Amino acid sequence: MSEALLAQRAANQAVPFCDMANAIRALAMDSVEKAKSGHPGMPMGMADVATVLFAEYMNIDPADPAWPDRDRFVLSAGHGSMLQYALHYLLGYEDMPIEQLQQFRQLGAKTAGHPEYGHALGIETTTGPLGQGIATAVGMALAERMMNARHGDDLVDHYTYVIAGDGCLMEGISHEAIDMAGHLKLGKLVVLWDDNHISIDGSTDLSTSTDQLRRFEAAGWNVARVDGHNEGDISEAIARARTHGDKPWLIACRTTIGFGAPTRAGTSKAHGEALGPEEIAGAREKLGWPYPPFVVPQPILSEWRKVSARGAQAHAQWKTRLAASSKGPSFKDQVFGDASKEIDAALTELKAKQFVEKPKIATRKASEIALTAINGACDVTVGGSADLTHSNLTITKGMEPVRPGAYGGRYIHYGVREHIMGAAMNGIALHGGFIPYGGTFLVFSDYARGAIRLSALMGQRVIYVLTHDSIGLGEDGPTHQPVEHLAALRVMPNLLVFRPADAIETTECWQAALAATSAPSVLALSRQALPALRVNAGDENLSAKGAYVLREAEGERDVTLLATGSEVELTVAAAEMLAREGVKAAVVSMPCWELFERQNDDYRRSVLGSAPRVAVEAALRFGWDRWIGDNGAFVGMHGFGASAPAGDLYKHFGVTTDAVVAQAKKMIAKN
Ligand SMILES: Cc1ncc(C[n+]2csc(CCOP(=O)(O)OP(=O)(O)O)c2C)c(N)n1
Ligand SMILES: [Mg+2]
Repeated sequence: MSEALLAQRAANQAVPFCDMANAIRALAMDSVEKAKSGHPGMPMGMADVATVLFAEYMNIDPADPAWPDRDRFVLSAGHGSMLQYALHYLLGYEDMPIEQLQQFRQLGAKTAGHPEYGHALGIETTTGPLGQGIATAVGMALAERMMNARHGDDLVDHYTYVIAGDGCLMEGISHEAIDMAGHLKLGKLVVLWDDNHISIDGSTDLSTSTDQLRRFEAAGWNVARVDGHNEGDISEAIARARTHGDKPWLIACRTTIGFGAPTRAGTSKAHGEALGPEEIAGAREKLGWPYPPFVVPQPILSEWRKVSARGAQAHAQWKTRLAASSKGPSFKDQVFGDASKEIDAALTELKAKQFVEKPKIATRKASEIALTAINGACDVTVGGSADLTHSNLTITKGMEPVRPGAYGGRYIHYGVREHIMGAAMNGIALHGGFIPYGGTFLVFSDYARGAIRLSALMGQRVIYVLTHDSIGLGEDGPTHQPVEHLAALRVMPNLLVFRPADAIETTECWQAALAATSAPSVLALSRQALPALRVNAGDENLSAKGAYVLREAEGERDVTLLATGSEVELTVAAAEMLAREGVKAAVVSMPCWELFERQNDDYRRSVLGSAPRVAVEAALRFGWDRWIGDNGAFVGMHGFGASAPAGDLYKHFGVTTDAVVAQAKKMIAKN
């Protein structure tokens, strides 16, 4: 930027730009020092970039942090959380008074170690696991385009800005994110890279030699390189990114980590520990910041608050446009509405039909049928698959794909990128307006696990359609046969893991997953056909209770057989075989352990009974002891699967009706 322009900008500002940025630096140093914990280096290094971004460009209204057309800001380098908290204090978020900064990283404070969605106002997503932020932001930027396609520029026209560090760009998920964003031409996504050449172990040249600009360019991004401590350069680059929006932008901001710290700046010693009183005193001197800890002089604070006033004004103008727009009602319906009535009605009707028709189909097929009803009943669901659309059966008739530059569709081809699929779905859900679901094989949930964990931690309604859920997939063999995945997913807090046994349960599980507005769900679905097992018609969603008695014994139970998914069939057969021998066995179908946990004791006792129990699942035993007790038996897998036709595998691994019968008899004999 020219000297004249810089001078003109300075003249327009009541306080020097560097004071606005130094306020962030000082608050970050002081908060980390008080907590004796945290990361001062990144906020100090990126203070100039953040100040330009917020002071000149961000459209947010701290008085209404959920304004739908606000710009989204994602601090992908979540360890620099003090950057965000300092900004929130300076911008005047009501839940971020200076006392919160003084309580940085303490129990119950808004200022958690890493930014947590739902914890403090204005935090758009939880970050900290490096790379997740940039990937989640791709979902947000895509959701913005998809909303824009439906409702137009008047109502939906915002940017998604990301601050990412070296670590975010080293993480594998960044590859998937960059690839997808470049392909889809998400031109309103702007990534500001904290190019400080430092990570925890030291210089980044210890571990990487990638030319990031060429990497991003190769994926279809625009790129720029700026001095991250030159406000004019930064501002010009962001302005350019906003006017050349045909591709996403990477702006490499060359910065000095811990900028201002006299001995630690530019070194990994600035990354993640309190600077100490001496270093902080030196930094105050170097930066020309003579104020005591946690004190920001009123003129500087007032300058920051102008940003919020500008945002409030933009928000008010948007409200006027919303009121005047013919698209207003449909916009409000999509963002604030609730499609559950329509969805419930469609699924109830489907269930009634299935009671009559008793289809023998794979649960992945039943899921497709349920989705046909769901997608027909509402327009907020957005489907997708990680390149397994016709295996996962996630697309339904009439769903158009989302394409680069054309975002009117409802189906996303995530490509062979499970991790970004999860993260992007988080971003889509967080953005608002849509309910995302996406498919892959259950075994590859491992590839998405980092994102699934954040879906759960953030309580987002994201639905993972995970088919080919056991050795029942057959010939593809042990690489594709999940055995530990149900356990691995069930152990995750706030994640609902559904494994339906037939078409009716699948319909019910979809209904329950959609009803869970503050938790993600996994639907573990079979590749192979399964008979209709629910015989007694009824409107009640029994799967939503987590477990229920599918077949009661005639008379007092001798044994209770517990099973999920495809193994309910052979368990029912075992109960019938036992009945012929005079053994009274009840069959309990357990499509969702987590929901069963939530039922009251009486219900749980009535389902589980007091007779000995045998659990049946073509997966590892881990976790089943919770339900079968010390004296229970388990029929299932004991290690990896093998490549063979499914029927042969069930026999080979002993997951059979005969095995269940034998175990049941053994249990009865023992008791
Ligand atoms: C997935 C993941 N792995 C490891 C970490 C631990 N970690 C936190 S910050 C960091 C270094 C990040 O380097 P960079 O992004 O360059 O941040 P800077 O040191 O420049 O602030 C690491 C390894 C993490 N938070 N997330
Ligand atoms: Mg770095």
